[in-house]
Amino acid sequence: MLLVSGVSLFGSNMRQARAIEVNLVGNGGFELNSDWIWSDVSGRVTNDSYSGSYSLLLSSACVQASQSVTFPNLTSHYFGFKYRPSSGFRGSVIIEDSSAHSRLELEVADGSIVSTVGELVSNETLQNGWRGIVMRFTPSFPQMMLRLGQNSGEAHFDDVHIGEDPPPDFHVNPSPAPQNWDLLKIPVVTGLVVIGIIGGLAYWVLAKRRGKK
Ligand SMILES: [Ca+2]
Repeated sequence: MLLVSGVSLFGSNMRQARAIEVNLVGNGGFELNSDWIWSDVSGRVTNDSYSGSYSLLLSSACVQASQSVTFPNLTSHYFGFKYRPSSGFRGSVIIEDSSAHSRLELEVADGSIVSTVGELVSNETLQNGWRGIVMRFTPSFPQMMLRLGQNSGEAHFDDVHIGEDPPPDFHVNPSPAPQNWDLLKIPVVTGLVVIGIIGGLAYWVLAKRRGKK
């Protein structure tokens, strides 16, 4: 009840700030030994992470990590994750319902995206070989399965996120290019200053001539 009154008091900004914090993926940063069903516990590693101390390493030792995701609203959602593939990594990330009628899929090979089912929103290069992916999709069922899978090679995964708002720290909406009037602003202001100086000088010269007469 307190939460509802808080949202109504502070309006949409408050609601937006709260929504960004919601990650429907449990333990998306792999910092805890919980939530995920790993094909092998060796998948949770500390030798390389994007944030925190842990990440998931998919390899021939641990070919899959999955978890059930509950969607309170069947509205548009963002799915984001960061990954660092080694040469030869081939794998896929899938969100689907039990009958696979509703499906989001992204398949990567050697660090490149080879196929998608769903809208790819951003695919950016981060530091130290890490990449960031954001996709948008609308779940059809309140309960769906998220699977990160390996076919060959190995790759680290971190910061797995599903929410109604873009994941924090992802650049989903790059800054818009400056408008033309922004580029014109400097010459226009300079021109006005020059006109002002010339006008002032002319007034001073005229005033001086009148004073001599
Ligand atoms: Ca982490």
